[in-house]
Amino acid sequence: MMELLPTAAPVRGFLDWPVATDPRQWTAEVALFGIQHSEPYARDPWPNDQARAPDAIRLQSANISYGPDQWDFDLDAPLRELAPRCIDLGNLAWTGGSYDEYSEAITDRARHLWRQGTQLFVLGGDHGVTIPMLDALDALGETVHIVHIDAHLDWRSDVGGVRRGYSSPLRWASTKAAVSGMTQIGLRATGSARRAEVEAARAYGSHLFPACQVHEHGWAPVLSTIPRDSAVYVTIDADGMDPTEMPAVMAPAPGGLLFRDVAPVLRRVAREHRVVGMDVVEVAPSFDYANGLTGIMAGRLIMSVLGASWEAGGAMRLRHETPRKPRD
Ligand SMILES: [Mn+2]
Repeated sequence: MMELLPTAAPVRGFLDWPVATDPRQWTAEVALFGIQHSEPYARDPWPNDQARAPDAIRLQSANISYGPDQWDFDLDAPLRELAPRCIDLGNLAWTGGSYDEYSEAITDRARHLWRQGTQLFVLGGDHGVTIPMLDALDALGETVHIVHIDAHLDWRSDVGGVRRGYSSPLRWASTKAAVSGMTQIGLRATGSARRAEVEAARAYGSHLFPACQVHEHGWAPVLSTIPRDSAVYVTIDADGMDPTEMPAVMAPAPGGLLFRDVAPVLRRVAREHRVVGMDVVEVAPSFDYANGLTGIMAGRLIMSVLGASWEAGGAMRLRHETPRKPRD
């Protein structure tokens, strides 16, 4: 095995899971880590506010769940009865060197974990942190459908020459052989996308669901776009949710998706598909006022997928089933 770099200790284990920063200890069925940085745009501050989110969310652990043995009504069981051993792998911070090296070190770790059948949860960072995860999907040996919740399309091929920034993760996904398709949900207001990006996404075959369309027609058309038997990677930009529920974002847009709708849908996706990984990105802790609602929501979204996927056999299906051949 190639030499994997250790991670930085988090302020607290997510939900007080055991912390393991040494790659030799990374043997759990479920692992979570924080990715603090993506490739920065020249105009943006680095490190940005979202880089603080992994630890800010972990600090809400006691408000996300009182503990793995407490009855969790969202899961209809205590988490410990559903999920196997979970560990927190700490933070992957960019502390120097080239961005290429940092990004490759993230991808190497994710590939290593996916090869051993670990289900991965990621706390961002801005949405550019999804890109090194997408680069690691080839380790799974099967294609993956991307389920993307976001107010924005994120299909820029570059912004000012920067290709791995937060405006580009879904465009990046469209270039990966390991990605079989994508469903983008919650689109509204304006972002970095222009006509060219919308047309490129449509030409690729991305299933685009503006938030108003979901509110009007419900979730059945959305769910019908996820191929049966396909593995799934979920990426949630916090601004895809309604800003009354996840207010701490850089680009709040009214009319977003609500937890009461999204959580049951995610649980259904996690029961019916192998969710190999999930990230929650773009939480901006400086705007997470008094009760830390945005961080709590981030944690609850993760727990919804974690609980439901393991209730259904979860990532163990990933490990014990023969990987399917990629589609032609
Ligand atoms: Mn985004």
